[in-house]
Amino acid sequence: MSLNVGVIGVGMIGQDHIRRLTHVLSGARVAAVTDVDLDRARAVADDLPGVTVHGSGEDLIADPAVDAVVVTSWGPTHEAYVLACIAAGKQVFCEKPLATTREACDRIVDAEVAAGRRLVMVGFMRRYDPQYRAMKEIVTSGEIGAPLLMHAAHRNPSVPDFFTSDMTINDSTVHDIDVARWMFDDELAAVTVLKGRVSRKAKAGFHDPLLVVLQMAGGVLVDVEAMVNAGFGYDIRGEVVCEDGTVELSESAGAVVKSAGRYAGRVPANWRERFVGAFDTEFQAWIDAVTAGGTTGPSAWDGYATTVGCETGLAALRSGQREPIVLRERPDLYKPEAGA
Ligand code: NAD
Ligand code: ISE
Repeated sequence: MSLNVGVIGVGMIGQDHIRRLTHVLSGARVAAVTDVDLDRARAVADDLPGVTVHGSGEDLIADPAVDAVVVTSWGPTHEAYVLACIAAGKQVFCEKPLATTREACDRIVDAEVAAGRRLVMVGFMRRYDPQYRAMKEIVTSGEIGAPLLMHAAHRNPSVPDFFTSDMTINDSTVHDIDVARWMFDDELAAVTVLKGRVSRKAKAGFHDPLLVVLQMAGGVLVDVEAMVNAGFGYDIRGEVVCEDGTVELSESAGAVVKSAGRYAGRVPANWRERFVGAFDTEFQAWIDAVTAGGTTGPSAWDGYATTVGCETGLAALRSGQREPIVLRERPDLYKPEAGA
């Protein structure tokens, strides 16, 4: 039996997730779509047999033919849809961010806790990338000692005109913040954001690159070079320094060519190419968990903690100071012993 999925927001990533649900993965089909741009929703539906086009996200969530929901609309709209799914008792996969403010994430956490079970998965797909998983396995095994530092780089080739320095933190670095919490099974304690020389490719008033320094509660420091005008491609790096060795994120899969005086591999063009396998694995895990009656992966708590990390990062960008990251108490629903 196939899981009938409704998709809210059929722009760039919504269409990519529809492609994987329809043509790549097993156990699910797209049953309904909607978008504030209804012409776009209808155009997407043209290629999907038997799909219903709804006039609003609320109607899609209420549709009894929709078993579970994927939210891929713009960030500020996520809260209302995720809350409506929780109220309807339907499992929801929400692309990052869970919501754009601490208060909105609080409301989602409160609603899920009141429901008494996990209904929300947040789309932090890096946790499903084989290279990141291999790195975490080494760190967690303890074979090279306790972790001390992580160096990371998040380089986008370019960004659209509407992108701002704030988005470098809450749209891009949000992934590195999630990776840091996951890699070290630890919470964030503080953040500092350094602005240096500005790339000639940055538009006026835009600080690019930024150096974001996170301190974890257990003391590990994580520095993230966040650059959105790298030009040459999408370049994601990571290295964890432990007491007895280091572990590096291997470059994305693909052939390395050695020839006369040359050692070369492919630089991914964008995040879709770099993380295509991670998105597939992430979604299959969600389909399987929902079909079995639950959910899996990054939780509403993870969505809350990363949004608070980003908000505090923006405060640090403005103040130039080290800003403490203050989280609410983690509800029992999200404690590891609850299986979260
Ligand atoms: P997009 O602008 O291409 O698509 C968003 C779509 O949502 C548009 O078609 C828009 O009309 C629609 N929409 C906006 N408000 C709506 C509403 N209230 N109800 C229904 N539809 C609405 O944006 P995108 O790049 O596809 O990003 C969508 C989300 O996915 C964002 O939250 C973004 O951060 C996230 N994202 C995640 C990754 C990742 O690597 N995990 C990558 C890209 C985008
Ligand atoms: C984009 O929204 C994503 O989520 C990508 O994974 C990230 O690398 C990129 O910087 C964001 O703009």
